[in-house]
Amino acid sequence: MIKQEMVVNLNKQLNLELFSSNLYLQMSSWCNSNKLEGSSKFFKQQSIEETSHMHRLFDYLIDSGNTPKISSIDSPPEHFPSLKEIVQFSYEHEKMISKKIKNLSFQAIDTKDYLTFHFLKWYVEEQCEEEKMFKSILDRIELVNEDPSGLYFVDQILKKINNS
Ligand code: OFO
Repeated sequence: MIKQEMVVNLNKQLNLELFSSNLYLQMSSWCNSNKLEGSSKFFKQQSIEETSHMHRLFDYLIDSGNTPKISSIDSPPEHFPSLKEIVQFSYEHEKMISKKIKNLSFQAIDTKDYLTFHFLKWYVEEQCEEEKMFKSILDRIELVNEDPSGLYFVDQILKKINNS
């Protein structure tokens, strides 16, 4: 049985995953209106993935006899100065999520909740991948120094990440 304090914190994480999904969907919309077709598709796919992260937590809570609660979710930011700012924002966001997952893992170990610790391992690995991905996109944008033809090249790369 999962302790109540862990249920509360897993539920907070579930709602944070929903926020992440909305954030990336809003970024997809911004990219689309700024003619960055590949980036728009990429962020839409990120949004779908974040929804699946939410569903994993939802199922874990249900399967362990708990009742997930969906809170009201803050609106994500909608105005961004550039694609670089969006990717930087995403990178910082993922670093924040990684910290939350690490805290949950510490809590699981601390309370000898090995089942939850095992469940969270997937998220630890996923966060590692996501941080790496956003950092590498950011590096490429910095490399082209926001030159329009360079940005087109980055946009095409994002389109391919989406299709791989
Ligand atoms: Fe990328 O955040 Fe979900 O876990």
